[in-house]
Parts: sequence; structure tokens; C-alpha cells
Amino acid sequence: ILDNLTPVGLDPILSLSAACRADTRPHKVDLGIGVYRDSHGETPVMVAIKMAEARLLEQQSSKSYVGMGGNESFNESMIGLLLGNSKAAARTAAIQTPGASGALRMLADVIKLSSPDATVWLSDPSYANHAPIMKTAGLKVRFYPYFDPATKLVNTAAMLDALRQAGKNDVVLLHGSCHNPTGADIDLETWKNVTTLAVSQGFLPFVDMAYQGFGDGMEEDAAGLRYLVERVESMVIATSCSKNFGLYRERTGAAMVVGKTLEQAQAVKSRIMESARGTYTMPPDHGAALVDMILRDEALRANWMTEVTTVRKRVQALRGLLADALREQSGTNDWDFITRHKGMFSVLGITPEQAQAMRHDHAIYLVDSGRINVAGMREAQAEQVAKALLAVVQ
Ligand code: PLP
Ligand code: TYF
Repeated sequence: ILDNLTPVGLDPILSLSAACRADTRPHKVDLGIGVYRDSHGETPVMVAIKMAEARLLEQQSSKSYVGMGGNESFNESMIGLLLGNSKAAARTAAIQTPGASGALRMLADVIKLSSPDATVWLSDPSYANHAPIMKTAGLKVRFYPYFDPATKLVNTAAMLDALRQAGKNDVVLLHGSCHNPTGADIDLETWKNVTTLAVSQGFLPFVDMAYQGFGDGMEEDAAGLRYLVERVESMVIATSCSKNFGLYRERTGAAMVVGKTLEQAQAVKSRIMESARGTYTMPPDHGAALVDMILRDEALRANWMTEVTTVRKRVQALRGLLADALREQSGTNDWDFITRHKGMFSVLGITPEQAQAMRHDHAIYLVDSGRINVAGMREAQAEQVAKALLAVVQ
């Protein structure tokens, strides 16, 4: 039965990291995979996580199963983190999932179950796994214009124009903040315009929030989502604790359903649990237990918020250093857009060939799409990255 399969290539982003690790040039720089690195080039366990882990080690008395919905206390905490004081929180149900990836798939499954012909609209470009996850769930995928190569910002007019064609059988996926891969976010006015369209055209908004706190702040990054959620009848949300809690490998995230009523949200949640049962059954516990402990403990929460602020400020500072180096070396302001991008990523608008030349000729690893992870660079490497970039675009 297994005779019909030929090997397939690995995930291009993950293979890029492996290629960088194998590169023996001492000056190599890994701007590929979206993982935060500190000024020592490491991805440390956050201090609040270490403290929560110590407490958990002491307090945990059983490793017995938790249940299909995961940790319900965590689910409630995550609704609070994303929706704040929004009234819509009262008609929201959440389920713990293996990362935002698990949430994306579970939500795609219930969309497919409820509306088999639904189309999911993704930004062009979007997170590399969005289309595969939606397609694997059997959904159709379409793209709306998003990134403007001329300004390196969002082409808001083109985006809204396209979304005017989305209707009741459509799902529109939006990045909550810190757009992956481009770094170009929509502003609050555009969130408002998308909200108006969702209400008038009846499409289902689907927000993927993978970097809350990495853009302008924990509350600020949720402002668009919170505007939207109060005004639409229903929507779905996928969220991740991989980046803002540094829990990557613990696979911690949640899927949320905002219904017309709490009963409707809970009914959809029961269908998600049915889908989870037929997929992985139950999510891993460890990461969710830590996140819940941190969000419910004032001191741990304050400690965590401080660390996220440090990370955000450092990435902003790195953007400044890179833009400064590019301005000085090129004698132009052409690269200033880097400081206007949010989160860890920036799409630089270079060609795949130029991205490959960065790797081959300069030992600087970035995705072929021209995306860099700004946090992959150390402060002292900004000049080197700028020099290589200007050399390949010449
Ligand atoms: N969504 C976006 C936009 C992402 O950038 C990522 C990347 O890690 C994910 C989802 C998946 O996150 P997780 O590690 O929680 O599955
Ligand atoms: O876009 C990124 O780099 C992160 C990490 O299959 C990632 O979101 C990359 C590839 C992948 C899963 C996660």
C-alpha cells in the first residue's frame, strides 16, 4: 500500500535553518525561520516560564488526561488576553490546540463541515502554511492583494476592492498583527473598513494572531481585532503562544469561536472537539498550564509583560540599526520602510535570485520570498547585512 509514494521536498523555511547550521563560514547570519533570538543569538526560555515551570513541578500531582478541549482555565485566560474587555467575550468559546497551526486546522475543519463550498481568502502573500492547511481541510483558497512592492506597505485600496467581492460563502483571513511574511500591517482605519465590509457582505472574518505584543504592545496589537469582534455577528480566531511566550516546541495555542450567542459558539466548539478527536484527540498540556499560571498571577504576568516589552523594543532597535546602515551605505532613504514594519519580519522586495546570492555569496540566509527575520541578526551584524543587500541588488 505504500508503493505509490515518492519523496517530497521539506518545508523550505525549516530546510533553510538546516542549511545555515551546516554552513561553516563563521560570519553566517540566519535571517530565515521566524524564531526570536537575543543579542547572544539564542532563543532563551522566558524568565516567567522558568518560574512557572518551577511552580508546576512542585504543584502538579497527576499527568492524567485533561480532556478534548484542553485546559479550560487556559482557554478562558486566552479569551481575556485577546479580547480584553470586549463584550463579545461573553459569546466566545475557546479550545486549546497544538499551536496556532492546530487552531488553523481545527477551524478550517469546522468551516468545511458547516459550509463545504466555502472559500478562504488569504493575503497575497501570507504565512507559508496558511494555504496548505486550508487546502488540506478541503477548502478553496483565493488571494486578495495585500503587499505593495513599490511602497513595501499594504495596498489598502486594492485589498478593500477585492474584499468587496467576498460574500456569505467566504472566509477572510486577516493577520492580527505583525504580518507574516511582509511585516506590513493594516492600520485601524482599514480594520474599520474591513469590519464594514464583513457586516454588509456577510463574510466570516478569521483572525490569526501569532505575534501579540511584538508590534506596538499587547493591547495595541489587539486593537483591530477588538474593533472587529464587537461589530460582527460571528468570527473565528486562531492564536499562538509560540512567540510571545517563547513556547515554540510546546505547541501551545487556541482556537476561538465568536458566535451570535454563547450557545452557538459552544455548539461550534463541540464540533471542533469532535474534529480534534478524529485528528490528535487531545492537545499537549505543559505549555498551556504555564501560560494560564502566568496570566492569572499578577507578579508572573508583570514579569512576562516586561520581557515581551524588552523583546519588542530590541527588534525595533534592530530595525533602526539596519535602516540606518542601509541609508548611510546607499546614500538613499529607499530602505526606511524597514522601520515601518511590525514584528520580526520584513519583506525586502528582492528577487529569489538575489535572496540566493545573499546565501551563496554572503552567508546570509533568508527565505526566497525576500523575507528576513530581523531578530535573527545581532546588533553588530547590521552593517554586514546592509552591505550584502546593497551588493546583491546592484
Ligand atoms: N500563524 C502565523 C501567522 C505564523 O506566523 C505562525 C508561525 O509560527 C503560525 C500561525 C503557527 O504558529 P504555531 O507555532 O503556534 O503553530
Ligand atoms: O514563518 C515562520 O518562519 C514561522 C515558523 O512550517 C514556521 O512561522 C516556519 C515554517 C513552518 C512552521 C513554522
